[in-house]
Amino acid sequence: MSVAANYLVESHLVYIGLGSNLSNDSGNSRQILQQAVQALKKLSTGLVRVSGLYLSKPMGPQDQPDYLNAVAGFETQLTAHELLAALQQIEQQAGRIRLRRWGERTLDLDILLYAEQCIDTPELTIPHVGILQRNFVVIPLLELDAQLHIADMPIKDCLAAQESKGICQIADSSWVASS
Ligand code: ROI
Repeated sequence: MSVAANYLVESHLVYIGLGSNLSNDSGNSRQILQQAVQALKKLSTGLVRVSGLYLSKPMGPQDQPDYLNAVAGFETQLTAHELLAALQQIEQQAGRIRLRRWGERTLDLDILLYAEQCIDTPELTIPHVGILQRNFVVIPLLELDAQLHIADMPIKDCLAAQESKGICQIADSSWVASS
């Protein structure tokens, strides 16, 4: 794309949920999430802001390891569907393993919010369907922007509607730089 054309492409603020509870050949869940954030930087037109790192009890079958979770926010010129494809590629590169439905996984990258848009296609639902039930998403999102609204609801009210059990912050946002 020429420089002139580049100026004409709108950027959108997006929030991505990151989760992992399995290691891969190149490291543990923390390292996998660190590498994923490095890969997200390539999709961004500016700074990638990252929440602290959270340890959370699994939602779904309980006989799986606890998860590490975080949220990243950045501006991108990709459309929502292009972004989805790029995230799936990053998951594949991390050697994504998903052993069963709602079971353990090496790397999960979910588009939580794409600007103010609501998208409902067979491949993509935005805001992400599970946000309101997932404190491991709402708590790090709130950390990045306490003024956010999700489906017209202030994020602080989303949190109030949830239990904050089973989740604790284990590192502040410097966990990314410490790779
Ligand atoms: N549970 C937690 N705690 N964190 C996750 O990221 C996560 N991701 C999932 C399911 C299996 C629903 N459970 C999770 O996809």
